[in-house]
Amino acid sequence: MSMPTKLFEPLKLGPITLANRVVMAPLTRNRAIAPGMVPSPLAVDYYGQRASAGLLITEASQVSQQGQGYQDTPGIYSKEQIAGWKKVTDRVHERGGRIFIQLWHVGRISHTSLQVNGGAPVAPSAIGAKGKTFVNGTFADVSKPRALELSEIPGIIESFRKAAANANEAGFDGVEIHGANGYLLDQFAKDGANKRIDAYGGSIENRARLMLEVAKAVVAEIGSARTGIRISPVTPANDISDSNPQPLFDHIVDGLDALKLVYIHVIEGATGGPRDIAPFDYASLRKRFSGAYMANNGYDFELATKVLAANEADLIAFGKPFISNPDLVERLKMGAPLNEWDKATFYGGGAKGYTDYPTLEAAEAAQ
Ligand code: 8OZ
Repeated sequence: MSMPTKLFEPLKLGPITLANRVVMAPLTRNRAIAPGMVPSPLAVDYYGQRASAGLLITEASQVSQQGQGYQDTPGIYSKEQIAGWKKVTDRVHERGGRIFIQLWHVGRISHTSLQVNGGAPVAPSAIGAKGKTFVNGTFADVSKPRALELSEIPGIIESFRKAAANANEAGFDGVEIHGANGYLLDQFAKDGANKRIDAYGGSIENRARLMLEVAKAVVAEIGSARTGIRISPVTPANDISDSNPQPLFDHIVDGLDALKLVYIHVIEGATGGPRDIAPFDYASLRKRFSGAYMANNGYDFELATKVLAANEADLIAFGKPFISNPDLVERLKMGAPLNEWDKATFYGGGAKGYTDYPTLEAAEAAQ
């Protein structure tokens, strides 16, 4: 007996139609091939196995070498990376899936060993984050950043625009701008990390400026109907904080609505943690935005069904369950049990814990 649910109804998203409302959230897996940070042949299998999701969003992919913060994360700035991603999008499309790439600049969450000529990572202000990254096979403190010069900001925007053009060339259906989780665009937006006194710091309008200018440049390159964004108003991830997130994110979403983005992907609460970590009115964002609202964080079938029925969201993104269940959509449909995920194989390594989780069919055949 299955409960009535909108989870498996199609949704029109700009020029494409998603087969269902189940989205594979972006998930960092650190399996790109060094030194070029090219998606590996295993990534082709991994995303292809998950193509029954209504939409796949790739792992965060840096828009430049400067935008990289961890070992072996893929990029979308070189010819080789574009060619690697093209194999991924071809496989997903062959299987009837749809796929966006997440465009990422980590800002201060990086390490000198990953930066051009071993330089300091860049940030809105020269304030270090408390936190670790994974480099050279081990965890290390993130490096102290330097503040971006005003004259460098157009180059940051240009790196996102170029990455969107590259994504187009690689066959993606669209892009998701990573505006969440304490990375560069979130660092600019939030006053815990941004102490600038120029046009990109101080007021809410100024702190939101970079995120909105990046969105505008990406929209100009590939169109608003193929541009989404991820935000996380109250997450403490990567040592980020803001003294008053509600008016900040109301303003940001008004700006995104004016640009006609196709969706906002909202991490409700603490990324991968409690949904109720801080008070925040997500309905206010939903109300302000005419595109699709994609909800994320700790959803299961029941909560997803409830939120869709109440029209509080259009799409639901699932993270960790998609790591261990390539056929998550089928399992949710059938009310079948889910495979457990193995944390030890989330980041780095090869096929183990990546492409070897069984589908229901494979599990039954093996019995
Ligand atoms: C886990 C490990 C490294 C990066 C994010 C891109 O939180 C990430 C990430 C997650 O958005």
